[in-house]
Amino acid sequence: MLRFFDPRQLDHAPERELHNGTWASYAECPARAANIADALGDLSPARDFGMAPISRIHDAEYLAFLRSAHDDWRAAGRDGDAIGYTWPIVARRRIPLTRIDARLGRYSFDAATPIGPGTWESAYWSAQTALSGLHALLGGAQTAFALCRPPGHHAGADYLGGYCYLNNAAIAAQAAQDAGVGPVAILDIDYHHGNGTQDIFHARGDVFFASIHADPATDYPFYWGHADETGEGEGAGATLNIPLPRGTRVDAYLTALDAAISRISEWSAKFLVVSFGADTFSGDPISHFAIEAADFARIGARIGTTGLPTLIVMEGGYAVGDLGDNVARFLSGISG
Ligand code: OKP
Ligand code: ZN
Repeated sequence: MLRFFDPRQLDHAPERELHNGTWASYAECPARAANIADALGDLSPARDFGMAPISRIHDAEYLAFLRSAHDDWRAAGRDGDAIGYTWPIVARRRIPLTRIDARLGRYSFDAATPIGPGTWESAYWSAQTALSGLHALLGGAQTAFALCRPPGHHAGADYLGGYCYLNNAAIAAQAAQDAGVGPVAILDIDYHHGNGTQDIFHARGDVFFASIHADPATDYPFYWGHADETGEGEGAGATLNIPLPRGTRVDAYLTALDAAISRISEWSAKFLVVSFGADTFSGDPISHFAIEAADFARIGARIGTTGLPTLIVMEGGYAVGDLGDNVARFLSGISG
C-alpha cells in the first residue's frame, strides 16, 4: 500500500497541554509520526496541492487567523505557544477582534490545542499528505495511507481543537467529491468522536459520516457524538454515530463496525475515507477501550471487505512505542 508523509509535519511541537486541571506534556508529539514512519518505511513525499482544496472546507477568516496566530502572539509580547482563555459561547458575533486572545477564543473550542511557530507549516503539510494519498487513489491505487500529523477530525470549518487545526479527512473527502469519484463516505474509527468532520458535513447529503467512538457522556469531546445526532436538512440520515462504553473489546467493536459498514454500503458510497485513530488500543495513555494489537488486523480486514477505493487518514493514537506496530497491523488487515 502506498503511504505518504512529509517531514515538515514534525515542526509542530507544543510543549504542554492543560490536562484535567494540571499541565502535562503534550500527548500529540512529533515522536508519534516518527514511530509510525519508522515502522512502515518506504514513505512517499507529499505533493503540494496549494490552498484551494483547503479553502473548500475551511473559512477564509479562520485560515488567515491560523496562519498568523503565532506571529500575532509574539507581536503581543508573549513567549511559548499561543493559547486562548476566553470563549465566546454567548456572543459569537461578527465584531472586530483586535486582541490575539479574542481571536484564539473565537476560533477554538478547547485549550488542548496550542499554536506554536511550526504549527501552520505542519498542519498545511498534514493536509497535503492527505491530498497526496487521494491523488494516488485517483491515479488507480485501491488503497493509500496518509500519515497525517497533526490530526484533523476535531477541526471544524472555522475552529481548531482536540490537537487538530485543518481537517485532513474532510479536505480529502471534498477533493474526492470534486474529482467526481463519489459519493464519498467517511468512516471515523478514532477513539474520540470526530466532531469537526461531523459539523462540516452535518447538513450535507452528498457525504456520509459514520463514527464509532467512546461515549461522549464519559469522554472528550463531550458535546458531540451522541447516537441521536443523525444529520440535518439535506444531510438528514447521512450521519451515523455509534458511541461505545469504556472498556469495549474487539467483539463488540466489530459488531459496531459491521453496522457502520452496512449503512455505508446501503448508502451506495463509491469512495471511502477512513479517519483512523490507534487510540482504541488497550495501552493508550489517554483512552479507555480494550482493543489489542492483533485486533487491528481484524478491524482492517473488515474495512477491506467493502472493496471500495479507500484513503486512510491518520488521526490519534498516543501509545507512542506501540503506534507503528498497531498501524502496520491495521494496514495489512485492509490489504488482506
Ligand atoms: C485527539 B484525537 C483532556 C485534554 C483534551 C484532547 C484529546 C484530543 C484527542 N485531558 N484531550 O481524537 O485523538
Ligand atoms: Zn482520538
